[in-house]
Amino acid sequence: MPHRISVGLSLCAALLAALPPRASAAPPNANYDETKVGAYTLPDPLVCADGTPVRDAETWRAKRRPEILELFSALEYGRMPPPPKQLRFDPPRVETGALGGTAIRKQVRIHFSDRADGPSMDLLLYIPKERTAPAPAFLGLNFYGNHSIHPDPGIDLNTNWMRDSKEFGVANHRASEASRGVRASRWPVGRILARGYALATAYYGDIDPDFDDGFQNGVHALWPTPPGAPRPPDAPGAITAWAWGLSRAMDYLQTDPDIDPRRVAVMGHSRLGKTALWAGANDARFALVISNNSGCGGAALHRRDFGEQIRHITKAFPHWFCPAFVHFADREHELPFDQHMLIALVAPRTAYIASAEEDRWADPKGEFLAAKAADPVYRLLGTGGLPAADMPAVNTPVTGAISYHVRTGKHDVTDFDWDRYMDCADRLRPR
Ligand code: GTR
Repeated sequence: MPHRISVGLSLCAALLAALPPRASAAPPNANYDETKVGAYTLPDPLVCADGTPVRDAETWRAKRRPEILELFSALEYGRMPPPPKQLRFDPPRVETGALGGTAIRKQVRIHFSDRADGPSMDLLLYIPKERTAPAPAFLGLNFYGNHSIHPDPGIDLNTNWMRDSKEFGVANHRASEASRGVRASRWPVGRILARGYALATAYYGDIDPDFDDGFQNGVHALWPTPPGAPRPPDAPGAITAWAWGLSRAMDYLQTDPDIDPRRVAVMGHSRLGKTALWAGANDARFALVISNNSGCGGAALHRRDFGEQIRHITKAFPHWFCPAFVHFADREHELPFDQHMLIALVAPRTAYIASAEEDRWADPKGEFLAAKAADPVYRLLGTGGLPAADMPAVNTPVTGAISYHVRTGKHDVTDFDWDRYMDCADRLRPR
């Protein structure tokens, strides 16, 4: 069935109608036994929905790539809304002697509508002071506010809804002075600046607070469902909202004379790694797309029954995806795509997939195999893909147009990860 269905709005309805009713409500425990993963066949990224093989770059670009983007939009993440007509940036607030005089700090409010009380996002930038040209940049969303990434007292304290955390000084869903720098280990600002990169980051909750509120808050308010109408199966979930926000940050970066917009890497961890991949699939302005421990709904193959599965993720986080996606819980084999095709949507731009050895919930091997299965698309496009036949040993990066590493340790972002991402970005040349 999956290969020969027509793509378009009818696809979603036809595919969903063909699925038998769900059998059980309670998600069984996750499988961690490699011998019980089971056999599976991945959909071929280089065969069109009508069965036509993709033999040249033009067929990929004009026919197969749009088909695949449509499948992910219709069935997993929801449709990416266009940029807002009223997008505007407040004048950046600039400190030219930040971090002991090593950096320029900018804070820019990005408004998503023409209403002063409408949704907006605060972008924080650190730009290396010593440089002779606009800086290449890493762009990533953060989980606990811009003030959490560095103890710099000049960073505005975020005042939006935030998940409570005693450890991070967040109570009654608001950050406090005690929240400053609590996530600094994941954002090695000094290291990034020292290698000549700028860092741009924003709090993901500015775009869409991460709880299931019926899609009223954040930027979802800009994309309302008509009153009384059910939410369409392809309505954008939170991952689409966050990815949309990353593209709006990129809209700003293109206007900043201190940034080289041809060398912007989008990077994200975990749910924000899923988001970085989806942002990179939709927005070709990102030259490098980095998935750090993104797991289920990110780089990991759905068809490998190891760690988190669709039944788990759609139960715990129904708001991350479009309404159609839940229908594939325990029916991974009926998806007309798998996550290797998400990575393929980044081609021929550079993709970096990173796993952590102890992060079994995210299925490191499934992340590697997805990267590997995207390789034929890169090869067709002439960039070379992932130069590894087998999963590499820990802490041994494989470097190519698709790069991959699995490091020792747990679900996290470490200096090892960042150093590898910067090694990869060093190889990017302006197009
Ligand atoms: C987990 C979820 C993962 C991952 C993670 C995170 O609970 O099951 O898919 O996204 O959250 O984002 O921290």
